[in-house]
Amino acid sequence: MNRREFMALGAAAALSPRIVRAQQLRAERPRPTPAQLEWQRDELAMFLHFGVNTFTDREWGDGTEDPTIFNPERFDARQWARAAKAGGFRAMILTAKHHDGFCLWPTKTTTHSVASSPWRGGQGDVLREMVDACRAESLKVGVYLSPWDRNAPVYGDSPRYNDFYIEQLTELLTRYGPIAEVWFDGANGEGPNGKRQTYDWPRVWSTVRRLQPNAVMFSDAGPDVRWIGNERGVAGTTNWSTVDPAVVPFPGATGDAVMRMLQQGDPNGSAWRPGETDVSIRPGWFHHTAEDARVKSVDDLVGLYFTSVGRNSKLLLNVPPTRAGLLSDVDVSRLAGLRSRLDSIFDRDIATGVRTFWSPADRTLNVDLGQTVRFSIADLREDVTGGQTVSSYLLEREGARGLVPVCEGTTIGFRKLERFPAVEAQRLRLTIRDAVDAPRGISLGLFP
Ligand code: FUL
Repeated sequence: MNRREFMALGAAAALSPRIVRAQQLRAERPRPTPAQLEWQRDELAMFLHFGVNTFTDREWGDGTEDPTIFNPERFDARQWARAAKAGGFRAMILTAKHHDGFCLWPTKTTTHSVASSPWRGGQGDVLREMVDACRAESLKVGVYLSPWDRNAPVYGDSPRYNDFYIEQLTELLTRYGPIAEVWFDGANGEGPNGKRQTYDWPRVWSTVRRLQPNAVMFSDAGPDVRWIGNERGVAGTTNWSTVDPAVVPFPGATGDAVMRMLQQGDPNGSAWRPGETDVSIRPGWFHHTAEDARVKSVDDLVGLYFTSVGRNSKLLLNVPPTRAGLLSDVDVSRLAGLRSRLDSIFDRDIATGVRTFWSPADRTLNVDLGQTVRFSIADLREDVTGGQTVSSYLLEREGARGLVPVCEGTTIGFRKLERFPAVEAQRLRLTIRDAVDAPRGISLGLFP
């Protein structure tokens, strides 16, 4: 509880103990930090898998790759950033190091890096160029630093590898200015000596907090944003931004309860940890020419937007650079196609400026459009700055013989998009059938 909430409780105490208890419960419900809210408002981030795998045509390198194979001759991070910007993306997250251990920045910790490659005469720094490009296009920067490292000789030698990893993380978080998101995958395989590593997550997380206090940290176990539980681009239709942290104690934890928590969250969870939906525009995470004809269509991408952003999540779409160091033309055109389709779908909210009336007694939002209008998308939102509350809703339209259901569902959260065969109506009613706390700032948008 902060000072303002404490004062408010004091004032309420003069009223009734029941009101005080209700307000205390509300004050205790988890709510987003400013960084988590901004992360969610951004809606779209681009993921970039790039490295030695791009040159070996593999998805997972084994750490024995020769650094001299890394030579993206037409490398241009500005082209990446322009494509991201044109697609409406707000951030780019780079695999600074994948499981093969090859570092895309000139690190002091190992020679297994761009510094040992012929690219830019061994003077290059992929992350630096991407950061500069992001700043030029007003995009945020994120980094992925794989904990699993199949090249580092100290991997599996727990304290020594943890020191090595923290040193790499420190370089990334101190050399490149503000980092908006730090992305930790949970892979934990064997290293070059056949041993597994015990990661020191508390130390990793406290290092990020200390060096980049405004960054959000992603992993299965957060602490700030959680994995959504699959790589297909599909968040749960029920999706709470709160979780019970004990159910997913560390990244890479497995089991049905873990997967359920990642997909759906927990209405009574004690931690605010919204879900991030990561998926690739191609079958693989890295670019493979053989997959050039299997790039997701604009329809597919729009569908992913609805199953991620439209389900109270965020879409992290992977668009992998080619061996030349560029995003391929087809990927770039699909991103532009996604943007123009979203712009046309959400061009005009029919419900803007119309008469609405929120009735707290029966928790209904009553909307009069002023005339009969045709629509096929409902854009539901709740104000989550004080926490997420809605657990069941029903949208109805007024027909000739009374109210007819349009759509219904469970959670709303930051944004819930419903698509249905087009219907016509002048008057609508959104009923919050159930909520874990008094619903706040419920709103409805409608699109043709
Ligand atoms: C996983 C990795 O094993 C994949 O290669 C990819 O990077 C994906 C985003 O995370 O843990």
